[in-house]
Amino acid sequence: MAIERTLSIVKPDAVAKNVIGKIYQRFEDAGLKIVAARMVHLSAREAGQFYAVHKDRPFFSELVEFMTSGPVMIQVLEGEGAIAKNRELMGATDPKKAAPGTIRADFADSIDANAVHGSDAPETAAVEVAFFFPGMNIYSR
Ligand code: RTP
Ligand code: MG
Repeated sequence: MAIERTLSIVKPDAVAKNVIGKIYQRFEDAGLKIVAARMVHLSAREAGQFYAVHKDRPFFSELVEFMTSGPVMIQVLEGEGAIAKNRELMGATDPKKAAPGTIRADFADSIDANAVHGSDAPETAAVEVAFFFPGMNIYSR
């Protein structure tokens, strides 16, 4: 399988719970490397742009409100099949449906406050990495 990069976000609920390190440990234990990272308090404009694909969905305003409710930790993960691997580690969007042992099963409270974001395909991963790390050198290792 190819080495990929994917965009991951530890959302405001998980940052507030002080579990960034526990979540990072799961990435590393699964063989994913953190090759870029920054903590950001998103503006409504940035959150809306980032989740623009959902702008006509009924939950869009709640999503933007939640994503701007506190700082988030944003990282690029690199590794074999990183996009699917990260989605597997995250678990289903709704923590009630997330498989035991996944990040959302263990750390998420609700479908809104669901601890993490992960790119869902190679195309979105490329766009999302460029959105948060524009023109930056990211070092493979
Ligand atoms: P994410 O983009 O954050 O990684 O989450 P995802 O792929 O698992 O889910 P997605 O369909 O992309 O939805 C983005 C975020 O919107 C919220 N959502 N609420 N109330 C609802 O039915 C609903 N559906 C989605 C979730 O917080 C989800 O993470
Ligand atoms: Mg998504």
